Amino acid sequence: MALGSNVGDRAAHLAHARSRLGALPGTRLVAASRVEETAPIGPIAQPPYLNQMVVLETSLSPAELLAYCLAIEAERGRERGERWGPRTLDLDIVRYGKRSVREPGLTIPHPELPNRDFWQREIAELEGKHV
Ligand code: A4P
Ligand code: MG
Repeated sequence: MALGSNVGDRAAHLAHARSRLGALPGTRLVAASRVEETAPIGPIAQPPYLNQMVVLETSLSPAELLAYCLAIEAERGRERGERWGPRTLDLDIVRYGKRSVREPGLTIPHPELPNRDFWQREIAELEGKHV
């Protein structure tokens, strides 16, 4: 899962996400990459992000996990405005094991994975840590 924040206390939003994700039913936080500051991607001028990748082990389905993610984002006051706009907390399911998911509202692997060098860097760091 990718964590991102560029509004408010960014480090606190990421910390909240890590602790809530690790406490979901049937779920364990296995590893976390370093937190890195990244220049904003996309068409909208906005502040820099803190980004981090985490590995979860979970018995939740992808759709269940996504529903929890939306709830955790809401706890941090996330307001949905423009696509790719600024946000207190963004939780993206980047990969889910080897599975591919293509449902309305859920695409896994995340379609932006090939375009985000920081995600690829963070995944490489995690693969070095625990696989
Ligand atoms: N959705 C579909 N697939 C997924 C998935 N694999 N994981 C749906 C999570 N959600 C998924 O998301 C819209 C809907 O996408 C969700 O309700 C879910 O049903 P959203 O978070 O409301 O919209 P968004 O985030 O603006 O769009 P999107 O396409 O998710 O954008 P991203 O990829 O999240 O990009 N720059 C830097 N440096 N770092 C960032 O982290 N992030 C973004 C947002 C833009 N620029 C950034 C960063
Ligand atoms: Mg998103």
